[in-house]
Amino acid sequence: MRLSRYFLPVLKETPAEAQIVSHRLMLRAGMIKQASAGIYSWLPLGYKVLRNIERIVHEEQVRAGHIPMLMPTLQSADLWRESGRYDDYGEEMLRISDRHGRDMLYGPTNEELVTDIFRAHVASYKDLPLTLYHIQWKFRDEIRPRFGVMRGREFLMKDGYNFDLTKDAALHAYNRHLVSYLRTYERMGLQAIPMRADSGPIGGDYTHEFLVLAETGESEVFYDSAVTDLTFGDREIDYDSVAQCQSILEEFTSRYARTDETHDEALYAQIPEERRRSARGIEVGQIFYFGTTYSEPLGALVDDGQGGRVPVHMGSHGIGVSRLLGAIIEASHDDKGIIWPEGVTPFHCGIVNLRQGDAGTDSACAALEAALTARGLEPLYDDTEERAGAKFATMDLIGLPWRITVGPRGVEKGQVELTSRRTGESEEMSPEAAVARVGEIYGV
Ligand code: P5A
Repeated sequence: MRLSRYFLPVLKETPAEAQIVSHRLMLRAGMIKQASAGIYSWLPLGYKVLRNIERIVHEEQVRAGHIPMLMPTLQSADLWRESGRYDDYGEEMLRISDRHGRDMLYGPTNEELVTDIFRAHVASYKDLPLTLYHIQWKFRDEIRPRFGVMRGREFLMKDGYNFDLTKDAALHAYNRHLVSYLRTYERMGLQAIPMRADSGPIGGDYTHEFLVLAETGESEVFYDSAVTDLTFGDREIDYDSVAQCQSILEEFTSRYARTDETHDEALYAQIPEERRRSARGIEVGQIFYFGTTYSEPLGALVDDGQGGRVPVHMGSHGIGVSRLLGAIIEASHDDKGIIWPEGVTPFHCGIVNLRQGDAGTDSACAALEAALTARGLEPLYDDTEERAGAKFATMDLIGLPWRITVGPRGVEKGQVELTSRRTGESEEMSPEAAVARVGEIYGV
């Protein structure tokens, strides 16, 4: 992509309304624009990162054996009356009536809708286990939308729902989700710690939230610092293995880690003092087991193979897809701007032409762009007439992990400069070597 043809409305000034760094940087880097309180348009650069996060979420869900689908944003109030949640959900639910006076709502979550699909089409234990998921916009009329995409009113969520014959089978689905989430967040360059939490309006009594530690996080958390030493890494997982998923859950949840809602001072006091931590965190996901809370009132029953018909055991599992952009930036930035982890970066690398209009640098940049593209990479080539300092500032602000700088002196020597956004270190090399190096970094 050539910057001269792209739409990247970067802001020079720091927007006054943004209180935290991720919100400021998303506005300054031209990623989002507020449409109304807690509702954002996703400008091209922000949209690209959002799509990358979605892709990782999809890949990891499919790897875990979960099945993608798509449910609508608008739902009928009648289904929510059946579960009893229509009145309970309160003012966070946006209620709408259509031209016929039918009560509708903009879905804040989909337990009812997915259970309705299940009860219409599944009648036998032979069709279980089943986990359906989608990535879809949600609306919650938050009393205090703030921090940009972090606490929006309209936000993108991955929500998955498991259906199982027994509690044990549903707990395996819970564990499977926990494992797949650990992998998912790590691919985005994040450490998200599972912590015992409160289930709120979703229900059930077994739930973990995934928290990214950050000073600007909205949740207060208490944990044993040993949990921060755990990494998932490149493990081979058999998602059908009950024992393997269970042992990973134990590894990641046996140490004390809780949000303030479930914090227990007596248990906390048992952690060796030097390992006790209280901090703030950003909730980037939550998993729930709630048994038959929805299947019973909605009549989602299956033949159990022994002559009976029983309500299925369910859980639901959410990832805050749009919130993750904010969380990643909170965890990865410096005073010049964003530093994208390679897994989610909107462009693989930037190309900066130090003397636009010079035949030598122009053709060297065009050749680099073509070679990177041929290798399956997507560069952003700053071919504008801006001066070098401004070009570097924009590249630093938008956070591409790698930058290739092309100047007249280098071109004469057959050299370009490859710079890491994270370390600031630069290395001179031939254009071919730079393309090969960037290709290796991204595994292409
Ligand atoms: C699980 C999936 C649920 O709604 N039902 C379906 C369950 N869980 S949850 O914890 O309430 O939400 C899942 C994740 O969505 C993100 N999230 C938000 N992101 C941005 N703005 C909001 N207002 C918002 N509310 C929730 C969080 O990451 C949460 O973990």
